[in-house]
Amino acid sequence: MGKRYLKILAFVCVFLMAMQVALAAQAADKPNVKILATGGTIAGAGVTSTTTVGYTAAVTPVDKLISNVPELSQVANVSGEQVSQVASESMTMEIWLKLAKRVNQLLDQHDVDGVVITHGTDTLEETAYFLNLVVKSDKPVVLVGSMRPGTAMSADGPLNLYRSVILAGSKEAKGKGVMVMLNDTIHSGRDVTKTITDRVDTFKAPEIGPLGFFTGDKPVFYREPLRKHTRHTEFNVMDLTALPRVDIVYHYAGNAGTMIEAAINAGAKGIVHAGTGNGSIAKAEYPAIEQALAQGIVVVRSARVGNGIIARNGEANDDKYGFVASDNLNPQKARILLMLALTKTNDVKEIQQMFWEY
Ligand code: DAS
Repeated sequence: MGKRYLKILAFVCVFLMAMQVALAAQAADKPNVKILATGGTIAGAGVTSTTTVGYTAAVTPVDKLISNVPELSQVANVSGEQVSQVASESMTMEIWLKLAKRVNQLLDQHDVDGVVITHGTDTLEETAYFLNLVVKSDKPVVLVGSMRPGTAMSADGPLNLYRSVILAGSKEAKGKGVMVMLNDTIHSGRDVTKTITDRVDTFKAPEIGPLGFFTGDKPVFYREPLRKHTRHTEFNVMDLTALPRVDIVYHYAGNAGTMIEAAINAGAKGIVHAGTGNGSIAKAEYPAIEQALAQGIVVVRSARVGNGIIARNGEANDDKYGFVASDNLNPQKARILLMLALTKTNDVKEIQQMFWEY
């Protein structure tokens, strides 16, 4: 009995060791992707399967997001961390800095091939552009959200997450800057914006277009970003505990300088003016703007229109007043670049050059 028992034991040990070697080999041939969760609808839940508005965002923890998509383990070795749990209309600069530092730490590790960030869609474009300017690696970073909560019929989150993990682990995605992946479409963090309040095809890069698309499980790229990003920028937030305050002031018929004065009183170091048309400023706004300029506040001219280039010295005398033209960045993106620019300089000529480069 003893010999027979030992033979069985030896066979079981050899079998388990062989299984271990096979599993290790299997894991070795898959990329290691870290999922950092921040909240949003992708982590949301509704009362019924048809609830696609009036649900609660930011309730599902990252481990549940991962276990809800068992197919992830077929395409990558994934693990998750909960960086925050907020609906992204409540995203903060503190969470941005925490996220940027954690992403850079992870991408410095040789055993991390890419990072996916789950995020609400409301400010996803802002976090994506911020990270596009401060992540210091060529490894893929992909932001993903959803327009329907995970409890809804035809929820878009699981497939968005699955494809984002494939993208973050893919060689093709290296060096493309921070990307956004929803609805089978791959966007640049610089150019993408939310364009529809409530539909899965909401993310677009108007006039410029996506970087590429998914066909089945395969990412296909058709262009690369030309503006400087990630490793090639001059911005570094690793030692920062706060970002300079920059406010956006929206212009409209009848508006004077009330909100500009409010930004000045709030201690803004920069103001982005979301002007009408080609970044126009009303005569009635100039007294407040000149007060801001006199206090050393940098004023960037963007446009509420959202698309097109703000022509320098077009609708305002930028040379005379020292305004910065935002190129084609919409107000919320211009704010991010101005915040980071102000960590380096408040020289408007240098800042204008940054708007031409990033
Ligand atoms: N509450 C919004 C947010 O968290 C909805 C969403 O994620 O789509 O951005």
